[in-house]
Amino acid sequence: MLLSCAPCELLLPSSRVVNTNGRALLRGMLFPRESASRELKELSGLWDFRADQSPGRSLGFDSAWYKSRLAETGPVIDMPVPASYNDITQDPKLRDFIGWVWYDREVVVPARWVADKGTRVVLRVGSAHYYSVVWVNGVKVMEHNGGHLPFEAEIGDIIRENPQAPCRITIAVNNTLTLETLPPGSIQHMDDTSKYPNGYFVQNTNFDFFNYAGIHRPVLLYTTPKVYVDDITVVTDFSDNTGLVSYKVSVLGASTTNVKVTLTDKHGRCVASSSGPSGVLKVTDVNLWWPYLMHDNPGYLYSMEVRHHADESVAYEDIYTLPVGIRTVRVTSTQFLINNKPFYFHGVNKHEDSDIRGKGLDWPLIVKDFNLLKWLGANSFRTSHYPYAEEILQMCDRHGIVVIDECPGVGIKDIRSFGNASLAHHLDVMDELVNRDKNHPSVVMWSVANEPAAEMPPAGFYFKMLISHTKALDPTRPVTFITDSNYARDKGAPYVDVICVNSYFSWYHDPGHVEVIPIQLTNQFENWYGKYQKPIIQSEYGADVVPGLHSDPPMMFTEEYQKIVLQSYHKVFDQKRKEYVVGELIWNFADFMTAQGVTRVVGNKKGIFSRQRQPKAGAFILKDRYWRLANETGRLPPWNKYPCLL
Ligand code: GCB
Repeated sequence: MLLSCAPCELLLPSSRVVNTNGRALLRGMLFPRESASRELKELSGLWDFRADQSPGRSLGFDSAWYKSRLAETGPVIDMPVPASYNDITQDPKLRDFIGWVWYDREVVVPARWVADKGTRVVLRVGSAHYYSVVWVNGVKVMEHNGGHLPFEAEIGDIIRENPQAPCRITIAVNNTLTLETLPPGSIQHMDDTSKYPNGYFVQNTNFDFFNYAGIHRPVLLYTTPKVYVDDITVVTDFSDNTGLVSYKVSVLGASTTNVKVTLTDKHGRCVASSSGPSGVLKVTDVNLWWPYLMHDNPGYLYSMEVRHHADESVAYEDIYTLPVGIRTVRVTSTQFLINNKPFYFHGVNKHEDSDIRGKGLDWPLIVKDFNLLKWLGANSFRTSHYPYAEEILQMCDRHGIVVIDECPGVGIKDIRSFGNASLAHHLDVMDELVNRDKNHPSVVMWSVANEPAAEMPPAGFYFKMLISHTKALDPTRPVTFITDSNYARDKGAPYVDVICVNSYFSWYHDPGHVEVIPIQLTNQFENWYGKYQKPIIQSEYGADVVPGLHSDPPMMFTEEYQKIVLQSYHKVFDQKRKEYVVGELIWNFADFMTAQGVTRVVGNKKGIFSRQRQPKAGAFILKDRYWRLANETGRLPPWNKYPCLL
């Protein structure tokens, strides 16, 4: 194999959706929802697929595979969308493929959408990893740099050019990572022909999960009128029992902003309304949005209908309905407050990861995971180490599961990844992430990175810029980055609101010696708090377990060892949560796939559930603990006394 720089050369410096002129389009990214004025057509299912196995990975572009059906360019296979392509076949070359893969399918577009020029037809990709180029009927409509956020383009004009023809959508996706992508990576060419075949190369990364690739989230077409609600921002507050919803609506396509906003409760009763593109809705006897296990009625959502009216100049009205949870978030030097009440994170870190699908969105898995979270008594998770699907955040909103929303800034270990181009891209990704997730009540904090090399000289400037930019984008939520480094050398910590620390005492340090945990963990907390006087979350801790391995006295990789590591950490948490520790998130919810290596036994085994979601001994330890914590720190509704019946 030979990789010329083709995959990297085609990368653009900006992660924003770009049109074919390369100009960044800053616009809303509302989750597509049906309404009286909007229709949806899901394009999930089987697509034709072809990996470009040519030495430079450039055959697809050189031969313009987008100009005809992919099946006419050469052999194709069935590929489910959404899914990672890596584990779908038995071919190790496809599992470990680096470079461009091509997807296409034909779509029947409803005749009315084509005939009615007053209708915008939008093609939206929930996410594709990592770099994507999209064509419709051979015409390039968009490119996107970044593997975890949505992108979309209006395609009405293209499909109207030839209304009789089927609409062919072609998507080329490249999983090559560079020093400036998020996460970063690099291609290493192995030129010693006594050891490697001609043209051999590998992709090196500094993160601990498999670089699954493909179209990971749903692709769909949706419509809006020509004049449409492009974006909505809500910020909520309350005073006594009156809820306050400040909203801002942006309408595109006309200079008029004839907007009416109506808020209804769960029973469909109107509780407040207003006119105009911005305003404040006042809700008397408000039902606040509360986290799971903190209230009898967690995850309360109102519906905010935004209606842009038709008039003499605008032919059609547009209606978009946004779920709204009314809550506040605030941080003091020792507490994390939701609705002015101390909130203690007893939760997990997750990955989007499962057998066969890799990182592809999968409803049975999502619902199973939420049932497991509730069974466990977990009230929160961190989207380690990248933004998760919007569908997952919607579940969090509805079930009251609190989220620390993380961008894909993981594995930033090379000094060249702190340069201007990397920073510019990182800022763009934060723009896209905040723009996408700003209205989710479940999202209570932004995490801008995981374990960057924060001791390197450029890190101070880099994180100052990144964190201040994020705070300017959203002044209502705290910002953190996740650290593992020595508190004295950390250059980013002065800028964060909450200190999040990962540590693996008795695992990566002093392996096998659980007796060091109390002293090392206590010192960790005291050092960080002593230096910064900010609340602390233990954002990762844990131990690998190969399910079914046992030993007493406990030895590493057995169920007993995970148990004793957890229990030793918990004793210290119980002391420090009386002072300034505001949360504990186990690493990890479930076992997950990683690159192959001598420390990984078919993936990372620090899950308290196996990859197939069966509990290990550690899960029962956490379940007892989390329900006890919920009893102490929250308010257990009667039906939650019997979690097994949930
Ligand atoms: C960490 C990383 C996480 C790894 C974990 C481990 O500190 O943040 O991505 O998977 O440790 O198990 O090594």
